Amino acid sequence: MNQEIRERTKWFMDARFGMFIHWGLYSIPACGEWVMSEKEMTVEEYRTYFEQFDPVDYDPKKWVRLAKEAGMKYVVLTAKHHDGFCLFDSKLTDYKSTNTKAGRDLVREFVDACREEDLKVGLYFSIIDWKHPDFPKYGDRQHPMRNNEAYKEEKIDFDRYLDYMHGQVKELVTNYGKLDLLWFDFSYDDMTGEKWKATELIKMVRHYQPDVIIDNRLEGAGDNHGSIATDNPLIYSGDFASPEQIIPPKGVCDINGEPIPWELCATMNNHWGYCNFDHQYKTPEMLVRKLVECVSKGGNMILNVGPDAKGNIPKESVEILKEVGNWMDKNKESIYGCGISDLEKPDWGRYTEKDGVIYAHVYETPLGALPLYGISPEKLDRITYLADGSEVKRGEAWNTALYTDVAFVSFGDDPVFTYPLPDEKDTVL
Ligand code: H79
Repeated sequence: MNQEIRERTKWFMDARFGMFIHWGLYSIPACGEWVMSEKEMTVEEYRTYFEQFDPVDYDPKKWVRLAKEAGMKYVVLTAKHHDGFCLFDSKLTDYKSTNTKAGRDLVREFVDACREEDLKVGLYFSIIDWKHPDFPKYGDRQHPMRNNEAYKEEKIDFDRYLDYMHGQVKELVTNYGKLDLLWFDFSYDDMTGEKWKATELIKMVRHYQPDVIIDNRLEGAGDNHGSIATDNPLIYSGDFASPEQIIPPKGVCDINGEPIPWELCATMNNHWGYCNFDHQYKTPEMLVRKLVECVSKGGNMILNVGPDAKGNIPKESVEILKEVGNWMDKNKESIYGCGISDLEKPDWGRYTEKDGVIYAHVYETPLGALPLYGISPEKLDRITYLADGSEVKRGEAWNTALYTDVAFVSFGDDPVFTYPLPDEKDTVL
């Protein structure tokens, strides 16, 4: 991985925690963003949602404030998902929020809200488009018309689609000021890299937005992170790997074993787009632990919400995010700017680390003493509960009453240590 990527992604790696927002026409049928494909709907059938779309409660400031309260540092909104509907005022299509009852450019209001609240702003853009007449249909396993014989002999001009797609990306990178992140989705089978004219696309993007961080999905697909993990990343390799709904066992490394930036994208229930019958939400505790797991493996987590058709984030999600926010209020120091520790993962939880400080996330309350294997007593400066700053006294019962599962262990003059330390005793709290 090159230096340029490292520098560009500095804020992103420090931020560690972001909010993903999947929102569009699919919030009306309310069974996830793949509904058009899953139900094999034609563009005409799906269009009824375009006619209905009327997000009377749309107030992105509320979304962004909630993200901030949860301790998130950046927010990414679906400017366009696979259905082709644009939340922005594209000059290249009529299929956009400006032509719905909303009557306005919803991306603009979102971008303004992020800036107002001082959060980094990102846009998700689908490189797949089920609405565009020149996107492959019959036989394409992702497309709603994959089984529709009516499209079997259809002639399409894929270059015309690419002009459209590139044109829309140009609109996004030129009309909304400085963007911090672009999230392209997704490559599959042989539809990857130059099939999207990715070199040309990225050259254009970088011309207007030299510092924008880009995901790896113009090239990478599934488990294959693409050339970002090699010594010679292509121009469109992206800046970070984007595992979906799975935390890689050892984080993500390049071929030399060097950690590279990555971001877990994850849903709170089991859908990205609003789904009114999916109440299988993860608990705040589980989500915090997933975040900690990502950080301990050198990655980020972008956690999704799927606002409903009126523009409200489901109340379950709001409640969960507030709980996560309570934890972050007390323990954020163990997340922001933190990363992989040299110490082995302890039995009782996880370590994150920053500038010679070890953050011990204690999941399992010890019976008595808490062993800090690999940390010699002489090297310990002080040990403190992160939540209230009180010292952790050795030999005393572990204080779980504080709901503080993070302690920090700060090293004195010499923060450097190696593991294992064969001649020195481990610390026992
Ligand atoms: O935008 C979100 C998803 O819609 C999109 N990426 C995230 C960020 C995405 N998720 N999975 N995929 C794209 C790959 C395709 C998965 C599929 Fe399926 C499996 C398509 C058909 C079978 C998932 C399950 C969607 C429909 C059923």
